[in-house]
Amino acid sequence: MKILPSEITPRRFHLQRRTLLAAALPVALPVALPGAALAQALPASRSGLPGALLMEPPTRKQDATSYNNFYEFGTEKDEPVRQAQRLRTRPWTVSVEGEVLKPRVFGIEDLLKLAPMEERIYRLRCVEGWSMVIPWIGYSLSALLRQVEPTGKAKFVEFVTLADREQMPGLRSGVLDWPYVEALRLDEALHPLTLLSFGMYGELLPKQNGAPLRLVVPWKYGFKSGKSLVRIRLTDKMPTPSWVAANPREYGFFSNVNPQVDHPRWSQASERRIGEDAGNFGGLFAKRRPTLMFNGYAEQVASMYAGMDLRRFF
Ligand SMILES: Nc1nc2c(c(=O)[nH]1)N[C@H]1C(S)=C(S)[C@@H](COP(=O)(O)O)O[C@H]1N2
Ligand SMILES: [Mo]
Repeated sequence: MKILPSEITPRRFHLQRRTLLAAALPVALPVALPGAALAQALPASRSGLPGALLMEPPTRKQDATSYNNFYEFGTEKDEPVRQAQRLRTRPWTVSVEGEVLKPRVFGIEDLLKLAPMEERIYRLRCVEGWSMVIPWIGYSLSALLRQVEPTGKAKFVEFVTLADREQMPGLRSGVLDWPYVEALRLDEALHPLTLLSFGMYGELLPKQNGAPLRLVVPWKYGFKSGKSLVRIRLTDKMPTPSWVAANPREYGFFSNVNPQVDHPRWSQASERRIGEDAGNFGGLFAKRRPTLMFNGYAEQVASMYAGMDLRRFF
């Protein structure tokens, strides 16, 4: 008998919501967890931030951790899960520098304690036309930026991710200039929805998803959310992100999710939700869902772009 995804999804959603609700209860000692899982558990409370808890069924963890873009470990979707396991995530430091009064190198253990961890359920929309819903764990990037005190000259924030030839076989390929660099305007970086993430699905980040810490900017295409960060630099001039350097005609600095502005090679009007098309004759008849302006976060972020021509500043 064939079961349509539309028939099974509500039940799975219901079960996952129960798990999430359980996670929201005051943290009790999880007696039944085996040792390794106990050490991995990342205690977090559910976010109270408007827009931070999406009421859509989360993507299966199995899908979110095996279908990845992390070009440092290969350009095929199934390469990061296989190749990234060799990544050493301890010790790890992140240098926060540039136009700041108090530049500082933070150790990963300090970063884990810097602010209270929250669970946030965000839509992630890849520029390639697929999306997922991921329960991240972390805190607003603004909590970290406040610590270093940006100067009056700081206008942009550049995010530099690890580039180590020994650990990352993908660096041998010339698809991008390494290290992978992304950037935001300072107001975007300080927006409360901009998340510095250390975990997902209640645990520390898997390596293929950007361990030990990554950025998550939910209203922008996924490539703005750099994985495995090592340097955060505040600047007075607009930095050049790796994708803009690689192809300025196709990728712009802002890269806000916008169904009305197509990629030069394909439409951005709709998307395929990963996991929804299983059983539908290999996805042939899988329904696509409309892509939402600012990925559904317009209420929270549109004011930052008031008066801007979003076709020009794509
Ligand atoms: N360092 C680095 N960060 C990266 C990428 C990458 O190749 N290298 N890919 C980006 C892209 S294109 C997407 S869609 C998201 C995917 O995140 P996920 O694998 O956790 O879903 O990571 C982004 N961050
Ligand atoms: Mo992407």
